[in-house]
Amino acid sequence: MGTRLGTTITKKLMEEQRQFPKSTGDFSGMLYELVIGLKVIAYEVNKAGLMNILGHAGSTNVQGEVQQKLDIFANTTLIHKMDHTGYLCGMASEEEEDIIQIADKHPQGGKYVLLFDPLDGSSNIDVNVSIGTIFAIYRKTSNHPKCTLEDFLQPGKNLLAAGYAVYGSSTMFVYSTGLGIHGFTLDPGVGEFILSHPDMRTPEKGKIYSINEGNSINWDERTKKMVDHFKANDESTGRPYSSRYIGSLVADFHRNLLNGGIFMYPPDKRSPKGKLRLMYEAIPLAFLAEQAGGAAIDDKGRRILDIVPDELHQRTPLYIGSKQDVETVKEFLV
Ligand code: P6P
Repeated sequence: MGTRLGTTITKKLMEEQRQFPKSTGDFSGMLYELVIGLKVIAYEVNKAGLMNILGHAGSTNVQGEVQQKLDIFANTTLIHKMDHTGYLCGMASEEEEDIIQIADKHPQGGKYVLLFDPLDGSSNIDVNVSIGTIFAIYRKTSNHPKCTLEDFLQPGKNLLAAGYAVYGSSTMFVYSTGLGIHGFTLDPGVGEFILSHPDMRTPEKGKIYSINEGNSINWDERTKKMVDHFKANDESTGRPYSSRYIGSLVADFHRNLLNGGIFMYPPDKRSPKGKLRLMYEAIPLAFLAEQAGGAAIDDKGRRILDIVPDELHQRTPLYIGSKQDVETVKEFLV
């Protein structure tokens, strides 16, 4: 008798879909198409060392950042995978200046918009450090036949779903449609993501702080005091915390989600609005953090999911992780 495969993503999506009796199945179908795209990226990432696909592509993206070959591959893979599904009216990518209209190919257009960072942490590709793909999905809100920027610039509290793939020692897919957050591990032998972390909860308080201490010369006093707080010796509050920083957002976020802790990317003299992107990094991860019982705020103490975006590629300071640790950080900010 064959071994039991466990719960696949399809099964989990169907279980969730059954909670919405009027569901057409489009949403589940769209998520499943996206998962196939992530499997293709995982395959390339995991064999990159064996192929001439490592290293710089010799180009820069709209952010002026040097593009790695895998960046371009991941971006192209997701665009080509998702632009013919009929589910989407448009997409936005960290690697693309403007929104990608899809209505032209499908006159009826789709009901949803997809935003993604196709390969976050790509500067770590050549040194075999975990990297990831982050995505966010909203319902189209405009009445135009084509989608507009207005459909994308929605606050995170409007999200229908968000998630990430982390390409590490194993490939994991973590997502939420607002019904809790679930983690799946890729079984490379079968090519299926299998439910390995159902109903994830992040510890109320952690023992890890994550920040790039190399930027400390540029920090403001608030940041210096908050970091010193986590480094101080006080057994009654579990301090000092351990410092863990990979420099790959998805990997740092995933570790802290599981083990607890606080990830901080503050504003500083060099990056007055922080470095991370609101739409396709901070908002999807904030959605996931809250679904796991955590929290996420900016340097004004605002809930990330309440921020109304102004621009597609706008940056935001980000403090995200265990709820108590975010509350502690907030005391230094406001
Ligand atoms: P720094 C990777 O380039 C990235 O966008 C995130 O994945 C990561 O958290 C951050 O930048 C690291 O930035 O300034 O610490 O190298």
